[in-house]
Amino acid sequence: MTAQPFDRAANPPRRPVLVLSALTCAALTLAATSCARGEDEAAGSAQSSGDPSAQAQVLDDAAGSEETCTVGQYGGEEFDLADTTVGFSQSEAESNPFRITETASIEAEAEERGVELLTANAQSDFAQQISDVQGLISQGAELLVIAPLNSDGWEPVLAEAQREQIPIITIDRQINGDPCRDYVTFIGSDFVEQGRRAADQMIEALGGEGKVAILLGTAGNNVTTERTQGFTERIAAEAPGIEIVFEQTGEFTREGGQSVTEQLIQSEPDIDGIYAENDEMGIGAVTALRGAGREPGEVAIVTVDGTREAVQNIVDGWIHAVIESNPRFGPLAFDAAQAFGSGQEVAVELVIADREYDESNAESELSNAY
Ligand code: GYE
Repeated sequence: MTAQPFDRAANPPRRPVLVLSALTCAALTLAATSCARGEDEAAGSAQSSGDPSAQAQVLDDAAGSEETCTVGQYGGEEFDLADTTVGFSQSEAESNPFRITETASIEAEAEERGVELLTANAQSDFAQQISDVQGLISQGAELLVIAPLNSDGWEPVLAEAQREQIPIITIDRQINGDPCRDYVTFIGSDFVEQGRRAADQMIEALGGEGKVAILLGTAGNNVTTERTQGFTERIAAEAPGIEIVFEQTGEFTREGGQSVTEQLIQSEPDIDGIYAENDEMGIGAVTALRGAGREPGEVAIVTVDGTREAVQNIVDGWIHAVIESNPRFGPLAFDAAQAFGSGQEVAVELVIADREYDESNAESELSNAY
């Protein structure tokens, strides 16, 4: 079966078509907890994924596709989430704050709702992740929340889940398959838009001219492809004076970002800008530049994620801007699961809202970073 990419042009984010967001405070039985938390929202800034105001904010700001899925269409029976064992499969090691915050958000939400949660972490090994998910199923998971490492290669798990009528919700990266057949909903950022926002920051930093390098994420997932696409298309359209002279993967790790930047400084010593497709690689790039005796701001660095350390690097002058990739998926994932279980329509793609940090707000918004 071929993948059905979500048509972002036809479904621009931030429209209130999200079945969850639109109905949460009106009609759904799950309204009580979510709406109570929504009212608390003004109470202060979100320090961590477990902060109720952060969770409520996520629900209020999300948007969804028009295409929806019900438990009847998916093939299965209604269920009560409170009595359902949920399996969560994390893809990468929890050394990256994105992963720490994502797992904490899922765990906090399960706890708040009294839902039994089984967890596994594949430590960036895709074969391990497939067997992790199979293990979660054999331990009794009746619904799966998967943060997939790769987008392809899920057939064995999809077939088994389909046979056993186990709904799958994927978060942060996409599983290539058919929505409402292979999985219920994909919850993630608009990654093309993140790339465009990063390009806008780079264009501004360089005054529209210069040589730029891209530290790519890992291959084999939609996040890397879409962050690259949004960035390169926007640069080509808006800044003909900017040349992309170097593209290499830093594998979404700090060490990778550092070693690729060390090579970059050798091959392109007069590089003007670095677009790092996540904060960990961007922080690695800062270490490499520092080691080569460069000064803060000499090379304009733009990154994606919104970790506390990256935003602190804006304050310190090393990073020009950070586009957030919001990992607080717990509220959306569990609201989607609950709505689905009670027979409601759930959007097959839910887009989480992302902040942006630069020198104008890095200091005042540091507490929102994770
Ligand atoms: O940006 C990065 C992680 O898939 C959105 O994966 C996620 C990305 C995130 O390695 O830090």
